[in-house]
Amino acid sequence: MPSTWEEFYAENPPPSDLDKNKQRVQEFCQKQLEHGSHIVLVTSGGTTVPLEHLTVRFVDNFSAGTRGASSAEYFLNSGYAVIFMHRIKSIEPFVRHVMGSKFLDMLQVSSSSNGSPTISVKPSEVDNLLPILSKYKAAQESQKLLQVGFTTLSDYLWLLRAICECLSAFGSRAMLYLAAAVSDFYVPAEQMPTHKIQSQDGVPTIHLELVPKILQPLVSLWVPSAYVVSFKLETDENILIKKARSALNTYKHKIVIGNLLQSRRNRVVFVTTHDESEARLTHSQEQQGLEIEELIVAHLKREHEKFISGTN
Ligand code: PAZ
Repeated sequence: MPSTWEEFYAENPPPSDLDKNKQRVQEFCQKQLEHGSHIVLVTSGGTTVPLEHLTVRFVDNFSAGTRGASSAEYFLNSGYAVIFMHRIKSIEPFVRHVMGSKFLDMLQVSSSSNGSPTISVKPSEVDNLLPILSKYKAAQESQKLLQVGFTTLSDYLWLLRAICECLSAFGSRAMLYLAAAVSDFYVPAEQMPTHKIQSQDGVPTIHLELVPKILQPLVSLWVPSAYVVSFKLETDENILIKKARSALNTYKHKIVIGNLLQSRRNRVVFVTTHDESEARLTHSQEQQGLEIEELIVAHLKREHEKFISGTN
């Protein structure tokens, strides 16, 4: 018997940084309310499921947070205030363009007149870096982007509920864009060993429970007036639309974006109660650097505006 969402919160303690993050989110939301901004919560990256309280090992998933990070940039570009709720160490907006050695390769070392070393951007890289840096600085100066991190499934669920409490004040002006790959299974806190599982004890038996479906209280209780967008990931094309439609019928939110693991970078399907349409990138569009998230965000912005004005 899967636990209810109330049981989940009762049985799994909040993360130690929850109060601090709650306060940051409250202050951010207060500012955006005063400015009359539209706001979007973007969730991004995968959740971990620890196997031990003092965690050495955990179950993870494939998501690197590419969709969430790029979507956050397009939402900012479209005038939204963005709460980017992401898996710590997953891909982040702006930084994603210059990650790892790519960033170091953009720099050069030279000697200044007094002989001390100076680091600067290679002239050949200025045109690449400038637009990214300008957008990053603009997002910082306008204070329209807030980043909050999670790691485990339980951190994610606690943080999500806390953010929803703040977003409810925005009514229909809030959008929730739930792109994180959230585990469907977990080890309940009371069944988890404290210390590292020992191989000398033999093959471990790990029993996973079903995670309660959090979309249910989210849509019906926490942010009932918001425009809620969920994602459905499958690997089998034959069940994608059926599963997306079933989620919509069960939770009664606004739209499900279906995608297949294999083609998620170039094709998504928008499923609503009355409609089904597709966004697709051609090979040559992909080669030119166009991103499917630009099409997704443009579509959602239009639909969100219709929803706010009651013309959908
Ligand atoms: O993080 P990423 O860009 O590699 O992948 C994005 C995604 C496939 C996790 C996202 O589009 C998605 O479908 N999220 C929901 C997954 C699910 O719970 O069905």
